[in-house]
Amino acid sequence: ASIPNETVLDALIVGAGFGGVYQLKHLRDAGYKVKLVDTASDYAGVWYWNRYPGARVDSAVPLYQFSDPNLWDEWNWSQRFPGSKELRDYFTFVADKWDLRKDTEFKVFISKATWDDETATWTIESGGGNIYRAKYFLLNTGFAAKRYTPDWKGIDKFPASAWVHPSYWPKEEPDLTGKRVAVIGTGSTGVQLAQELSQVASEFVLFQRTPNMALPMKQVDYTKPLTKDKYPRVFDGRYESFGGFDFSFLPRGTFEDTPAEREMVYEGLWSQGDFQFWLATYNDMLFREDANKEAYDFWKKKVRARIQDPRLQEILAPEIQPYSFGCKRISLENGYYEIFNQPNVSLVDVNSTPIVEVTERGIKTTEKEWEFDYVVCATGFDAITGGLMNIDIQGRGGQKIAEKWKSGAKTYLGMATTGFPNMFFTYGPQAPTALCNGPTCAEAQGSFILKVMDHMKERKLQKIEAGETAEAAWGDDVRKFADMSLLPSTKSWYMGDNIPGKPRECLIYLGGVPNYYKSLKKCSEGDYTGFTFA
Ligand code: NA7
Repeated sequence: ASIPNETVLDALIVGAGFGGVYQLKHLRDAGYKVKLVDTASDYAGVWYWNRYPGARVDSAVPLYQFSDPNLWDEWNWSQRFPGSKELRDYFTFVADKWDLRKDTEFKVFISKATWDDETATWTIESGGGNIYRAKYFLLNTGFAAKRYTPDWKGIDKFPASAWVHPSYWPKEEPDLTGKRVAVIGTGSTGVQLAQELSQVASEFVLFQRTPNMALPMKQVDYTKPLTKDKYPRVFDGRYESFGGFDFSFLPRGTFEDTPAEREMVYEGLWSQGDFQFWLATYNDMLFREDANKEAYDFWKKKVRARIQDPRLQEILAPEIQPYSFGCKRISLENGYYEIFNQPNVSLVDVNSTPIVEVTERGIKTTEKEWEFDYVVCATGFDAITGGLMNIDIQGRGGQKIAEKWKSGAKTYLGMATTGFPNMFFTYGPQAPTALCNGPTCAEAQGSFILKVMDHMKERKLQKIEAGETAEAAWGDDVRKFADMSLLPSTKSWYMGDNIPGKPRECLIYLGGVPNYYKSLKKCSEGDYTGFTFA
């Protein structure tokens, strides 16, 4: 007998961003009974939450969208790097075109999921008392679902209404014109906020711990629809690009060119904007220290030329390279370095003058107390694993995911984990996540899941689970690629460094999208080698 609030499904899909939306459309088209749920009250995933001034994607159009011609043929972007509002509008358009709403439930926070091995079903519970029983549990919680704020002493003293994490921007847009405003953090969010808020605040103060090696975005406004005849080829080509984009590393190393040739190559990449200076450069940049230093030196020269004050030049683009270029997430900027030439802007280097405490009036460093009307705490997320480990997931034998991953994430193909049958996750640990263009990964991983489910249906199988040997081998592969690269030499959220107590490990697969895509293909074409079935 069914109980009230209970829904029986083939698959419950969690997360209404690119990953979840793709799965709802394609699994339903294939005849599965599915439902999509999200904590938010509408589609767009990370773009539902990130509404702070200046929020925009830094993966360029046309690849930052679904590859379905029925969508891109009709949809026209207004900019090369669309803003958060336009991205939400895009999701509304997709929801209508793909008729998603009838199978979506919003304001549903999945708090718990329990596997029953007898019946081969997941029982999934929401905070609000809904119960879903599903054969498959598909998690698309994204890499930034769990926000992070350091627990500074006195953090409760500053008025709560004037202290905000940017991924939770107030619905009632605060008017910061003429106000004294602080931003803490210089990741992509901090950079975008600084560009905007420094233009309206009477006093704007940015607290920096590590300089962001930001690259010029080279935004373009599209005044008329783009010509789209090359789109099918561009979409096909993304699986041959390291980052799932329409550009790839050069087929040669940094020192195969003469210094003069190198300068020309760097200038060319720089002028194109986007992530080209990061992911379309010499193929050894992320792997060799001397090659990396060449890139840094060029970056430093370009950036220092834009900052007037030598003291600020040294904080923002230090003479001695502070960490490996491109081994923290590169951000794209639009006039970021120029704001430091404005009289209303100050930069606080929290390495030389650390934050001691938060007070009723502002932020106290070892140097002085800064007073503010508004503080934006752009200190990031428990990236990649936070969203998954936030849910009380209990697999075979009652094993909890948070327990299993306590000393580090363990996955097969970055999509499944031993002991948790019929559960898949996208944009999670040990996949190209966060180095990969989001929609590229969403489609590759989503199609893999669909193929798995079809395979199971055809063979009347009930359970699929990552095998232990395959999981161990995948982990070795992830570590092998990481160790070849310079990433472990740098503190970053890619390495789990930003969250106190989080194990230090490379959370992403650095073999690149082409190798990753090949691994998925090899697995599905080989009758899912590495998985066990029942
Ligand atoms: P990020 O990239 O994690 O940035 C967080 C920033 O906050 C970063 O500059 C941190 O410095 C800084 N931070 C964190 N804790 C502290 C403390 N305790 N004191 C001072 N500063 C601190 O998050 P974003 O939201 O900017 O971007 C997330 C992703 O969204 C981004 O990478 C893109 O993929 C889009 P740190 O560098 O760790 O020294």
